[in-house]
Amino acid sequence: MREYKLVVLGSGGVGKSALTVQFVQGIFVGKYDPTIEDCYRKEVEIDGVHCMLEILDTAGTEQFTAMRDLYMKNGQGFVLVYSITSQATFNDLVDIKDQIMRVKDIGSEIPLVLVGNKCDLEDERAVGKNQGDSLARSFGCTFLETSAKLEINVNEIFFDLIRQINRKTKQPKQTKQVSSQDYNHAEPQADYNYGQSSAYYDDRPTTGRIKDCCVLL
Ligand SMILES: Nc1nc2c(ncn2[C@@H]2O[C@H](COP(=O)(O)OP(=O)(O)OP(=O)(O)O)[C@@H](O)[C@H]2O)c(=O)[nH]1
Ligand SMILES: [Mg+2]
Repeated sequence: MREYKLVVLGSGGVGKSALTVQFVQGIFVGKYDPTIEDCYRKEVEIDGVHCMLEILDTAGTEQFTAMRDLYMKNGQGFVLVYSITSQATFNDLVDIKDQIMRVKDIGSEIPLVLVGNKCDLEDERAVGKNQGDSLARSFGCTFLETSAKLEINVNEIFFDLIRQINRKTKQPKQTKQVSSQDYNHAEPQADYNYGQSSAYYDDRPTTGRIKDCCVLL
């Protein structure tokens, strides 16, 4: 099975962990507990192909960001998250993107999704959707506004990223045994039915903090 190493980046408190946990476990974590570094694994089926995602949920808090170069080097796709309620978190992403480009040193072909999270907090909006759109254009990447709380566009982040990686690497697809039942469920949106009840659900909450993640990467 093909493995994908994805990295979730952004300032402290923007909802990186909430998005990751919502995607992997189907629950919303309302409590804020700043992350040092957590890894999750989840098996999903995308476009008929089984994939193992290894998702690194990173620290937004400055004092924990020393590992950034290492995981940027190893990551294949990146989720750049800001909160629509904080202009500062939006501004911070330019430096993070620059750091990825520096570490990867391969021009603009890095699979990326720009995410404006907390879109359920419309009353507290500080960053316009048009700002997100134009930053994504300048990054040359996809843009999604999301809510980890209301489960808006959460699966779409990770599925889009995998498809970008697939397009970039164009590895031959694993062939899948197709039954007549599969044909009956072949609508494009079927991909997005990964919640708590998915048969492919497999999460492994991070056992450890930095050391375990280093081994994984
Ligand atoms: N209303 C709302 N709150 C959210 C959303 N996503 C996250 N939060 C809340 O925002 C706070 C911070 O979320 P985290 O996911 O811990 O933020 P983080 O980016 O992982 O923060 P660090 O680990 O410190 O980098 C928590 O209280 C979450 O419940 C969302 O979509 N909507
Ligand atoms: Mg976190």
